[in-house]
Amino acid sequence: MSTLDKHQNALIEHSMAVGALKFGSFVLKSGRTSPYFFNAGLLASGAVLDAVGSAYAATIAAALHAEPALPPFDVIFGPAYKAISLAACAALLLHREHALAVGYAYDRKEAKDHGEGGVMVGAPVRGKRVLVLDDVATAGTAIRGSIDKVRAEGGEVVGAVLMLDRQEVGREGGRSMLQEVEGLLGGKGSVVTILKMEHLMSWLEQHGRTEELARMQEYWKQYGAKD
Ligand code: OMP
Repeated sequence: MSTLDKHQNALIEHSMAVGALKFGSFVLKSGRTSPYFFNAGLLASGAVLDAVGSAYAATIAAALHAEPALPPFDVIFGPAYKAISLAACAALLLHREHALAVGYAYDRKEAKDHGEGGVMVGAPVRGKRVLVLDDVATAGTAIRGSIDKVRAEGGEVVGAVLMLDRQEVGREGGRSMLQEVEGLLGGKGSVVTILKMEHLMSWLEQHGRTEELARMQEYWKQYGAKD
């Protein structure tokens, strides 16, 4: 069983209170029927964003000093729509709680052809070291899209941070999503996450939610990819 730190516990509890984390039966983008679903769009109040931003900032700050370490970066990129506010909060909390000064950027879903134009908004990424920030990763399709977008704009993607790694097999079938995305970036240590599916299972176990835990364990047996 994994031990949860205060940020992980706070994120799970806030997410459950606002219905962002639900246990039940959900059909995913991949077609798999999952016993849980995390909808980051419902993390939508000042109090919840405070907890989420602190959790991202603490995860990133710790990873910069871990072994292997997350490389230093200049800009956080949060893709439209759901990760825009999350990236802004992470940049704010990195400044306030960890004295780290970084910019943040996001994309438009549709390119603008007048005014300042382009697809990117916020801190310029061209020639900068960029950390891609996203909410949930299952097979890694969304995070790959963000990496490609930043690279196309001339940014160097040095790492990625996720709110939840569902710990499932990646798109190539054999390895986990995490290993595949690390392979696209700087290898081990380049992708960090606040929560993993195993933390959700530990939380259920600690709170005596045995039926939900049993369904999670069943799903894990079928689709899990422990690194
Ligand atoms: P991948 O692109 O396969 O990594 O899946 C990530 C995307 O799946 C997210 O951006 C969501 O659109 C969606 N998703 C969730 O938001 N929460 C979940 O718990 C599961 C999924 C999913 O469909 O796999």
